[in-house]
Amino acid sequence: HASLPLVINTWAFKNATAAAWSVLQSGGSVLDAVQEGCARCEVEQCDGTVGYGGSPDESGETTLDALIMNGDTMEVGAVADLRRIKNAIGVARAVMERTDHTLLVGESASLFAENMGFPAEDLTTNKSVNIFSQWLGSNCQPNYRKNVFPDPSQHCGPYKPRAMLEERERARHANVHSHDTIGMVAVDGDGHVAAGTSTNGMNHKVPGRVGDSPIVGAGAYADSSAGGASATGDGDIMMRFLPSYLAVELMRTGADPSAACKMAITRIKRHYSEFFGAIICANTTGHYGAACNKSPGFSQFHFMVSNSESDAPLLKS
Ligand code: SD4
Repeated sequence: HASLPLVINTWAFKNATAAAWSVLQSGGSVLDAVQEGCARCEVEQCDGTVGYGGSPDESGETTLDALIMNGDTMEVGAVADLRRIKNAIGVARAVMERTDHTLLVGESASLFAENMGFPAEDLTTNKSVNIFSQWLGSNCQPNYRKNVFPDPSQHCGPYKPRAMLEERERARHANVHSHDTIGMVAVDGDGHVAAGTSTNGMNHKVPGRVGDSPIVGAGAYADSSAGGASATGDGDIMMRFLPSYLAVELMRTGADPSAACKMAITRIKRHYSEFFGAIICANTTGHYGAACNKSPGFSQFHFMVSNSESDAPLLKS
């Protein structure tokens, strides 16, 4: 199954794949394809886990992480903890092309975005208000000052004192469908590679929490002399292993993409056998692969592929 050009992305986000594919078909660059694809999910709020109106943090606010990487020049632009701006991947692209920097964060990233002409908007929706108030109603919110922590019998957010780690793990698995970042790799007919991600992170995260998605080599990586990769899942754990970087390096040494993905996942499993997460990979000849950790609640990982072998994006798992 090798043919170029190629678009591959995490989860069943078919319209994102189609958007990226149509950019390539009309002669656009791999960077434009990745940006358009991820932006489509930001507009559609794919699964409520990309873009505005999802994953409220402990204070009820939705914040966004995104990254884009040019595998020809190794340039990267990324934003993390971005507030009040919907088009996170667009801001990431602006960081890459209009500054000498790689990663901007928080309020300052939002100010940069506004200066670049991105509209400031409320990212809150009825849905995110509901998720937040349900969580508040379940006595989940910790009070750090008074040292009061949630009842462990509740399914709460990711932050817990040590004694509640086990409960947190159960909640993570139960919530697996509530955080499904888009990660995308595009390769054109000449083997140029780009990769990117966009996400609203994790429900009830501690404000300021940054996941794997905007971290180079963790959420995504691209190198036109080897290939591209992107990861999704429990970013707090996955970012410790730079799985996207590892997969690309393995492809560079000749591993086929499926094997590279599998090895990147296996590396994490050595330490966190139950983590949930998945990775997609593609090399510069249009071979691709994916792997996931079959932990409870994460047995079904879907991804999308578009290449010249079919007219419509194909759903794979
Ligand atoms: C994060 N990796 O912020 C993202 C969430 C995700 O499937 O990909 N969920 O940790």
